[in-house]
Amino acid sequence: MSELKSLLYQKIEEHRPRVANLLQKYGDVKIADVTVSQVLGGMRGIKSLVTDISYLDPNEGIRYRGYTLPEVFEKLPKAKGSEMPYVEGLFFLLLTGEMPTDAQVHEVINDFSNRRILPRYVYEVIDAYPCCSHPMSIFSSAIMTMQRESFFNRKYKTGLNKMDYWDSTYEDALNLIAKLPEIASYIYAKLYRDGKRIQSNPALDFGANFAHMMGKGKPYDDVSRMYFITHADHEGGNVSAHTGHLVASSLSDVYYSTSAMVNGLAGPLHGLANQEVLRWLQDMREKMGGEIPTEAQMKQFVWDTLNSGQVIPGYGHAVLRKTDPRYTIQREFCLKNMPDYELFKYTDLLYKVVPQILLDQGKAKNPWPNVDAQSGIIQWYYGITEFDFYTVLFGVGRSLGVLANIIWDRALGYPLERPKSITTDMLEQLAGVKK
Ligand code: CMX
Repeated sequence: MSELKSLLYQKIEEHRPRVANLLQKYGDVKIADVTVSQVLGGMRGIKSLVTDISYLDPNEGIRYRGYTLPEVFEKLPKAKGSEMPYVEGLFFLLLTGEMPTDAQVHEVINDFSNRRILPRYVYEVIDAYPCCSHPMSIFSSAIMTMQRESFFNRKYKTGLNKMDYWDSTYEDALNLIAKLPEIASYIYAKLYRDGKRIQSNPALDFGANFAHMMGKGKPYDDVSRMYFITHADHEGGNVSAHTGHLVASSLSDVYYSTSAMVNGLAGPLHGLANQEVLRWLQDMREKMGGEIPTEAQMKQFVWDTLNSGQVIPGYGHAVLRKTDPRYTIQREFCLKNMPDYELFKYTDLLYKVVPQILLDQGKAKNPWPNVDAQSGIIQWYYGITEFDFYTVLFGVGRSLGVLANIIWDRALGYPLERPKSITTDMLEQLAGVKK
């Protein structure tokens, strides 16, 4: 058994009694009230999910296993000559809560490498997709196609003890994560590079191998690592994480759950906002004839977008009430590596004008930028200009958190998710509108 798996097992054994104790002795303790506006407002803020893998504070932003993002980037082991940590180290941290040593990270790198080969039929499914399909739809289908490989499913049919669900789910999750860079880069090759596939290099880690298969060398390996790490998890209630958890709660395997998670991520209010930002910026750039807009012109452009009933992509958040630290990490990267880049200047100017405009408009509860406001321009700078593809990158990163969560869901025996719906009549009665 790998060190990661045996440490995980030890952590699971330590954690199980805490959940049992809560359920047995404290099951009736009331922890929150629910208001009408929460019920009608997308369940905002209702404390009804548990995950120990990450926590999102509205003012501070995300912490992975108790570490802020800057701490994660500082403390995780890095490849020689790289500024960004190994993605494999992050997965170790998410799964076990412990900062891995170099040796532990290298064990995961080897493990992923051994699991990375894609079945041939996955390429054939991608090849068979009708033209003009969105890369997220192809990504979701490619994952779905591999459902027949599920180890959990095979074991379940032979009569699996509930206490052992996590083990085969762990194997499925690692098999899937290891293959995602291959799937994503092949979708890119198929759609934008005449189908010319670059074979993976088993000697490379997750980020470097992805960069290699995208036809990019350094420093795109670090861009990939930064991208996958910043997008990995955002606690349990966001659409992609929640969808993964929800689907897995019926004991659907990780292929069904991850494909569903990807579908949730593909909406413009969630992960697709990163492509929307670029589409919007390119529109502005075209109107400006390549000139950098003045502050007044930028304000006008933002107001025009708002007045036409559209949202400003990359701004606002359902939980956050400050600038997203995922934005800040990327901004610092831009300031260091591409300070004079034209599109960075656009983004920088937007950061100056949008928050005040959203405050003046008075609707958005959070006027500050989120993770998607800047991620696309970094990709564009390094030559990935096909912005439809950006959410696939988000999906590869988000899978790390979602799959770590699903393994823990199985380990702790979290049950089928089943909230209660009521009718509008009932809600009116509860609210006192009607007797
Ligand atoms: N531009 C314009 N209006 C905005 C806005 C923005 N960036 N953010 C919020 N609003 C509006 C909402 O549309 C809503 O308007 P209505 O009352 O007319 O419906 C009002 O402000 C209140 O919304 P809120 O409570 O502040 O925000 P929500 O929790 O409902 O929605 C989010 C959060 C992210 C969907 C929203 O801020 C938004 O649409 N942002 C732009 C899209 C985006 O960047 N999404 C990516 C989020 C990060 C991610 O998940 O990847």
